[in-house]
Amino acid sequence: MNETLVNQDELLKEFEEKIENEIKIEPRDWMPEEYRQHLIRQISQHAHSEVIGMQPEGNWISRAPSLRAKKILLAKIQDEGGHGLYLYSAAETLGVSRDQFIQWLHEGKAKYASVFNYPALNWADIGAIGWLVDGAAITNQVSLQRTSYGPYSRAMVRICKEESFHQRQGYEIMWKMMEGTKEQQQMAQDALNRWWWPALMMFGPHDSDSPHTSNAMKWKIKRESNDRLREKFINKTIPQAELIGLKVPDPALVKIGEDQYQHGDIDWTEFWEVIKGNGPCNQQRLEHHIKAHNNGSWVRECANEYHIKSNK
Ligand code: FAQ
Repeated sequence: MNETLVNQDELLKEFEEKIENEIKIEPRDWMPEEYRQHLIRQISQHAHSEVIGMQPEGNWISRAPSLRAKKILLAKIQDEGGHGLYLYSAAETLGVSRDQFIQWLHEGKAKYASVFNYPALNWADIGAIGWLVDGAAITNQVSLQRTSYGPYSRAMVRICKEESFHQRQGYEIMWKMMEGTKEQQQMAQDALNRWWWPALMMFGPHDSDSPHTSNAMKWKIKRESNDRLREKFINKTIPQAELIGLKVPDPALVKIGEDQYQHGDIDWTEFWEVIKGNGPCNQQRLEHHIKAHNNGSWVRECANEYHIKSNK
C-alpha cells in the first residue's frame, strides 16, 4: 500500500478519535480538507453577520431616547464589531486572509444572517432586535461553545458573555414600552410582529432541507440541529412575551407541554429570496459595507506601515 495513503488513514483516524473524545481540533492539527472548508464557510459567515448586523442598530444611535439608552446601544454595537474581529481571527487560523473574506462578502460569494436585511423603522425595533435577534443568536452560540474547533469554541465563550447583556437590553426596551402609553405598546407589538419570523429564520432551513447539518453534526461543528435550536428559542421567548403583554404573531401556535410550543409554517420562500439578495435592505447593507471599507483603506495602510516600521 502507498505510504502517503497509510499516513492519511492514520491522520484521519487520529482526527476522528479527537472528535469522538471531545478533544478540540487546533489550527496546526491535521484536519480533513472538507472539515476545514466547512469551518471557513461557517465562521466567516458568522463574522460577516456580526459586522453587517451593526448597521440596523447603528442608525439609531443618534436617535436614542435618552443618554442612558444611547450609551447602552453604543456599547452593544461596539461589542458586535468586537465579535466580528474575534471570529475573523478564528477563521484566519484556517489559512484564509481577512482581505479574502471581505472580498468574498463584497462579491456576494459569502453570506451573512438574513435577518439583517430587514429595516429598523423605529425605537421599538431596537428593542426587538436585542430581545429576539440577539436572543436567537445566543441560543445558537451557547451550543457552539462546545464546537469541535478550538479557536471558534473559545471565541464563542467570550461572545456569549456579552450577548446575554445584549438580549437583556433589548427586552428592557420592550418592557419599558409595554409600561408606557397605548401608542408605545402598539409600537412594541408591531416590532414583534415584524421581527418574529425573520428571527425564527436565523436558525436556517428545517433539518430535512439543510445540506450542511449532517457533516456539521458528524464533526461536532454544530452540537444541535437548526430545528432543535429554533424550538429552544421559541420555548424560552414566548413566556417572556406573555409576561409583558405581547402576543407572538403566529395564529397556528399551539402549546404542547409545560413551556413547549409548536409553531406555524415559516415562509421559506421569503427566506430564500432574502438570501438570494432580494430582501428589503440587501443592497443598502452591502453598499454601505463596501463604502465604509473603501473609506477606511488609509487607516489600514497606516497601520500596516507602522507595523512594518516597528518590526524593523
Ligand atoms: N441567513 O445547511 P444549512 C448575530 C444558508 S450572529 C443566511 O442549514 P448551516 C449577532 C447557509 O449558510 C448571527 N444564510 O447551513 C448580532 C447555507 O448556505 P451556503 C449569525 C443562511 O451552516 C445580533 C444554506 O443556507 N450567527 O446575530 C441562514 O449548517 C444583533 C443552507 O443552510 C451565525 O452565523 C441565515 N439565517 O446552518 C449582531 C451562527 N441560515 O453557506 C448584531 C453560526 C442558513 O451553503 C446585532 N452559524 N443559511 O451558501 C450557524 O450556526 C450555521 O451556519 C447556520 C446555518 C445555523 C446559520
